[in-house]
Amino acid sequence: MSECKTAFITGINGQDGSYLTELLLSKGYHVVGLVRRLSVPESQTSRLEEAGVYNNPDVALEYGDLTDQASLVRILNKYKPQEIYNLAAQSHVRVSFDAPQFTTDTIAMGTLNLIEAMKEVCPHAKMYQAGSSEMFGNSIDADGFQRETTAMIPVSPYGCAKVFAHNICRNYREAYKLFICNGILFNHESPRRGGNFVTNKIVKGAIKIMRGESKTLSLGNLQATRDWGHSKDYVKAMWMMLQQEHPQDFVCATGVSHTVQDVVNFVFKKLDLCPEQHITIDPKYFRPEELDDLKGDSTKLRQMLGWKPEYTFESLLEEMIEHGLSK
Ligand code: NAP
Ligand code: G4F
Repeated sequence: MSECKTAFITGINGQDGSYLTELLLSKGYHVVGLVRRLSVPESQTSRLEEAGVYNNPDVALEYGDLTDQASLVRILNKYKPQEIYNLAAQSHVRVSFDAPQFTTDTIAMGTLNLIEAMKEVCPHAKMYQAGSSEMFGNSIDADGFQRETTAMIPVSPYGCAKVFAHNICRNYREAYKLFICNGILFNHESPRRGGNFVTNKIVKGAIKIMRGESKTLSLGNLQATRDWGHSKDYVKAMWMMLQQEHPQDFVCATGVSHTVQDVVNFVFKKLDLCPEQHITIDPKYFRPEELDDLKGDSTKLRQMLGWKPEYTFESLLEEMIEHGLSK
């Protein structure tokens, strides 16, 4: 009988952390998660509660922080995990312009803290690093796609910090033979997406208008395009990357892109609302430097690991709307 594996997830109470926990539990893993101390303790576990995994006996939560290496060493020593998923981050691009140092400390130095701890405590573990399409910036291949070989020219403090994390993981993989896979994931959403990311902001805002609780929804750039998938599909890719024999980097994306305006139109139409009557543009949601077009080519992931998304842009938004209406 094979022994039960232990996985350590930083950012366990984030959108992806909660779906990944569900996936790993369904595969028989014991899951250890890093949580930060928050003054409202209910918020520390809100998504795990929503996922119904908070009181699961196979889930253990440990206080700590990516910027506190002692906490990482303590946890790795205590559990000696076979797999590590580094999902923790200040993950909001617009906010990274307001809090660049905290964003960089967590993403760049935090990742270095974690892989140094891994090197010393459990060098044979396998690790997933949560990289982002923001690392490419506006650098796009001639065919309009971004892929593993596309140059990385980030246009936000968040993107710059993720590039450091990506490179230091690659460097430690080569230098110390650590098993680390960099995922380069394009936008992925779900009913558990933070309400200040554009998809869930639009869904929640439109439902409020439909219910007569507000009249307008203020947004920023409606022309930017993104390649939006579902978090549930993307956490499967994370797990698949760690089941290979040799570590590599992979883009994960649907390959289909839409504008923010398309999201508005789809959601408002579903709720029988007219966008022109309710959408206002507020410059405070514009970014000092914007990423205009994102569309990923995940051929490598699909061909080598057999990954393919189950959700489409439409079924993703339908699920988010349905969930919003049930609240
Ligand atoms: P999320 O919902 O914002 O979750 C991030 C998690 O990180 C939260 O649980 C947060 O804890 C935790 N965290 C933040 N700073 C921390 C620190 N210093 N120490 C420990 N934990 C910390 O993000 P997500 O959408 O699940 O994304 C997961 C990862 O994938 C992130 O690294 C993100 O940058 C990356 N990514 C996401 C996307 C996407 O479209 N979702 C695409 C590409 C890459 P609190 O709850 O305490 O704040
Ligand atoms: O939903 P967003 O804030 O996501 P963004 O900036 O693309 O970042 C997300 O995806 C990245 C992967 O590409 C992740 F790495 C990152 O952690 C995060 O999960 O914004 C999407 C687009 C942008 O072009 C933004 O300018 O929507 C535009 N937008 C227009 N109005 C808005 C708004 N974005 C937000 N958050 N709020 C608005 O009112």
